[in-house]
Amino acid sequence: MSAELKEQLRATAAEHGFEFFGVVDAGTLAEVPFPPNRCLDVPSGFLPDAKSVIVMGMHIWDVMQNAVVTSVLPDGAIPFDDVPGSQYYNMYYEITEARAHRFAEAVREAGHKTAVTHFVHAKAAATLAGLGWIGKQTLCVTPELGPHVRWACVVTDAVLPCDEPFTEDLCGECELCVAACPTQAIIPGPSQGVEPGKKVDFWKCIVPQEMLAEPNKAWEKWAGHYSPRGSHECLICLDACPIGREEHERRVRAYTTRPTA
Ligand code: B12
Ligand code: SF4
Ligand code: SF4
Repeated sequence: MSAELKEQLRATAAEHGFEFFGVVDAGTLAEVPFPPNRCLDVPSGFLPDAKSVIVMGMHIWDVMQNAVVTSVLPDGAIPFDDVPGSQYYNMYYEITEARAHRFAEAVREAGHKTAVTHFVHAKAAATLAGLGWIGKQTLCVTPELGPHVRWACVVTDAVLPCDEPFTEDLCGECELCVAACPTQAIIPGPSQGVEPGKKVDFWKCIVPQEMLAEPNKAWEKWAGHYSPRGSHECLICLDACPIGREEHERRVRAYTTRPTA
């Protein structure tokens, strides 16, 4: 088990823009239940001799990093579980996956196999790797940047030291995200102890609407439209969250304000 390799990989991940880095045992992640039709699989589904899952998170700070473009298939609706076979482009999926592939070269150079994926249970991986708490809107909320983080995972046969799970309840009595959702898609109460996949009502959430041939017109205003099939994903239950907001907004200002001479 190489603690030294893990620290080298953490530094490499940071060079690729992933400031969040953790490791979870592949067998432990495989035990976490998830519903079908979410594109998800256990780590060994991506790499048969999976031993560890490296979970990496990137700060997503601009609305256009959440851009999506979908195509309309001739026979109508595009079901979510068929998205890999349809034309669905999501900016942050592409950014994080491309960078995770570049990162994975370092794992292979160290003599290990890798599989880069967005489709292990990423929120469970992140919380089991100690990076954040699964909040009431089901997103993994980091103490540093709240939910404004997107995850990508690298499954490997390297045996790396695992991190301790995150156990501090960052939500407490807060329910701001639940109240903010304009379509009441989030069931009130904590995410913990809820049947997998049932905390958010999938078809009440605005995000999958954008994959339909005819999205709910009344909901389009929450997913700004820029072209006939181009929008950004709804961000309301992220923006409502007070955790990490100060640092997120500080960075947005710093990244977007031209310094005065
Ligand atoms: C399917 C999916 C969706 C679906 C369904 C979402 C849902 N909550 O059910 C739809 C299309 C609606 C959706 C919408 C969005 N999504 Co989405 N989505 C996914 C995907 C592909 C799988 C999620 C899933 O079904 N997980 C399995 C089920 C079982 O989890 P769950 O029910 O949500 O949560 C349960 C567990 O977390 C468990 N649990 C709670 N506490 C703990 C603690 C421990 C230790 C464990 C083990 C388990 C556990 O209990 C929860 C309730 O049952 C992931 C990518 C991935 N690979 O994971 C992205 C992902 C979750 N989405 C993401 C985002 C950002 C969004 C949106 C904000 C859209 C946007 N602007 O980008 C919205 C938010 C809606 C919401 N409130 O969830 C990010 C979240 C980033 C983060 N900070 O965690 C992910 C991780 C993608 C990524 N690459 O980063 N999404
Ligand atoms: S992404 Fe928007 S519609 Fe979906 S649960 Fe969050 S606030 Fe509600
Ligand atoms: S808005 Fe409140 S309840 Fe929702 S995730 Fe953030 S802290 Fe938790």
